[in-house]
Amino acid sequence: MIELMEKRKLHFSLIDPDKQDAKEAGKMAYNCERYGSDAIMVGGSTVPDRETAYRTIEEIKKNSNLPVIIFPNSAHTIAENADYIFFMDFLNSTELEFKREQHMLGAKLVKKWGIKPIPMGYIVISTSRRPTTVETKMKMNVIREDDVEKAVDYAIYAECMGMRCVYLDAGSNPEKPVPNEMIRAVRKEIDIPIIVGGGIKTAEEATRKIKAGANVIVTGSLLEENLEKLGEIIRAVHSASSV
Ligand code: 1GP
Repeated sequence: MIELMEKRKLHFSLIDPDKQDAKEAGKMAYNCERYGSDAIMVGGSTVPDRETAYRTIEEIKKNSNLPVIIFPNSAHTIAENADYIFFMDFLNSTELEFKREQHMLGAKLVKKWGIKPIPMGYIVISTSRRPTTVETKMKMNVIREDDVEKAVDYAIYAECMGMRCVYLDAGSNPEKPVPNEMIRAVRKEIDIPIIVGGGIKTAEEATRKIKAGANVIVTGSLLEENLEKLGEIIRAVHSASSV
């Protein structure tokens, strides 16, 4: 998966198992594949347990052949039927629980079940006046949209620690996505793939993010809101290249 992220621009769809039942998630997965998405991320800050994640992935796999990547909120939402997991350090969280403890619990499950880990540095950017779900759930060293240097510093740290990619996330349905200037500044300093998500709603926006240096564009809410726009974004991602 990392090799693919390095090779070409990708689109990942995020399905949050807490937002709909498993059957509905299966239908969404069918649409992800039909519209050309490259992988399905399964997760969200409020996913309650492993069973919920498992059932959602089961239906996703019945309805599509896309690789499934767990986007965990803790070790308790790792399900054995996934292909990959973003083994992620929530870099600007100030809670040790989400930087080390959950990882220790999760690592042995990942090994036991043969899920392929993708080591990732996760950075939440606060672009909204009202907090997004992840901001309400987590204690964070807040990175505002104009704190470009702080985001860059975290990204450099991720690369030095050997993480294989960084994810700049504005959270689900923020008022604004991660600024392009921030993506550009991060791109200048690191060579590993940059994943960008949160509030990307148009093909033009996705193209600007790719041109700024993003390798992967993530969309979540659009799957429920507007499939036509989703298709446009995926086509734009696949035809864009960075400058
Ligand atoms: C959230 O980046 C993802 O973690 C997706 O956000 O739902 O706004 O597309 P959206």
